[in-house]
Amino acid sequence: MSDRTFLSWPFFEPRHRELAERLDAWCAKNLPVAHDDVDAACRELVAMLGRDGWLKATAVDTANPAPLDVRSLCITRETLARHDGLADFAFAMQGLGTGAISLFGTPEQQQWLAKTRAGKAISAFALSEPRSGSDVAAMDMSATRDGSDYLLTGEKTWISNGGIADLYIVFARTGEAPGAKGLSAFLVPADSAGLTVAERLEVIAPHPLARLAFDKVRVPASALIGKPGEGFKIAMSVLDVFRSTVGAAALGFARRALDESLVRASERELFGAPMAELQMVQGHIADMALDIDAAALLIYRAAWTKDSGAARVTREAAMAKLFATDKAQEVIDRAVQLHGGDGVRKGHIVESLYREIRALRIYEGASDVQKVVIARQALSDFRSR
Ligand code: COS
Repeated sequence: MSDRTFLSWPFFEPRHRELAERLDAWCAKNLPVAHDDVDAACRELVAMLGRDGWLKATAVDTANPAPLDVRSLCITRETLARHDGLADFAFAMQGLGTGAISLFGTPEQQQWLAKTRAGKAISAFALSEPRSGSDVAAMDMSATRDGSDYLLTGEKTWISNGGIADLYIVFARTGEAPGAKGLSAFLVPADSAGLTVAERLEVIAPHPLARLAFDKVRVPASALIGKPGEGFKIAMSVLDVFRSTVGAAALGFARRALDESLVRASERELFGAPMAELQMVQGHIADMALDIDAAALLIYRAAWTKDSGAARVTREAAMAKLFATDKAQEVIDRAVQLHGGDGVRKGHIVESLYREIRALRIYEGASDVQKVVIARQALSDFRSR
C-alpha cells in the first residue's frame, strides 16, 4: 500500500479522497492488462475505463458544464500509473486529445465528448511535426481555405493514439500572421479522406504512436476550433491543464518504485541483516521519499491553483512537470540500484518503470522547455515590479 498521507493536504476536497480510494480498489482488481498488443490493450483500457466511469474527468460534461477538475485528473493519473503505465496513457490521451474541444469547442464539436468520456471513441492531440517539436511556432502543416472548407496538408509525428484514434485535434498554419499568431486548431475525424498513418513508431515503453500524413484533407469550416489564428494559444492552454498531469503520472511511477524498494529493502538480507538496516540503503530511501513528497506538493499546488480559478498556471504547471518527471527518473534509478540484477531484468516492474519514465521528460514540453517557461515568467515578473 502506497503512502496516502498526501490526501489529507488542504489541496483536496472529500470527493478527491474518495476518488483516490475507489480508483485504487478498481485498479487492484482490473490492472494490469496484458501489453503484448498495445493497440488492443489501449482499446480495451479505454473501453474499461469508460464503462466504469473513470473517463468522465477527461472532458467536460456538456449536460452539466463545469471546468475540468485538474486535481481529479492528477489523482487519476497518479493512481493508474502506479498500477499500469498503459492504463495511465489510455486515460491521459482521452483528456489531451479532447482538451481543445472541452476548452474552446462549439456545442456541435462537443458532441464528441459524450463518446470519449464513455470510452466509445478514442482521441489524439496532433501538434508535433518532423521539423517542429519544442518550437511549436515553426510548424509547417498548412490549412488553406477552399470555398467554405479548409484543406490540411503536411505531416504530424509522435502522435499518441496515432492509428487507433477516432478523432484528431490538428494544429496547422492558416497564416493570419507569421509564427505563433498564424496557427489554428481543427477537429479532424480519423476517417477523413487523405489522412493516413505514414509510419508506426516503436519506442522503449511501447504504446500506440505514429507519424501521420495529411494530403489535402478536407474539413468544413465548422471543424475550426476557436478563431483563425488562435491555435497556438489553444495548444498552450490545453498544455497548461495537462502538463501537471504528466507530473502526476511520473509521481505514480515514482511511488510504485519506492513501494517496490521498501519491500525489497525489508525482505532481502545483506551482510547478515535486512538491507534496510544499511545506512546507504536508508540514504536512497530518504532521497526517494523526499523527492516524491516535493513533487506531489508542486503537482497539487498547480492543480489546486487552476481549479481555484486561475486564468493561467503556465509557471506552476511547468514547475510541476519539470520537477516531478526529472525526480521520478532519479527515484526509479535508485529503485533499479536497490534491486540489483532484478532491476534490469526484462519483465520486472522496476525495469518497466525505468523505461516508462523516460518519455515523460520529453513529451508535452521537454524538461528544457519547462525551464525556458519558468525563467521567462520569473524575468517578466521581475521587470514588471
Ligand atoms: N496560455 C495562453 N497563451 C500563451 C501561453 C499559455 N500557456 N503561452 C504563451 N502564450 C501566448 C503568449 O502570451 C504570446 O501571445 P502575446 O504575444 O499575445 O502575449 C503567444 O502565445 C506566443 O508565446 P511565446 O512568444 O512565448 O511563444 P514561443 O514561440 O516563444 O514558444 C514555448 C514558447 C517554447 C514555451 C512553446 O513553444 C512551448 O511550450 N513549446 C513546447 C511545446 C510542447 O509541449 N510540445 C509537445 C507537444 S505535445 S506531445
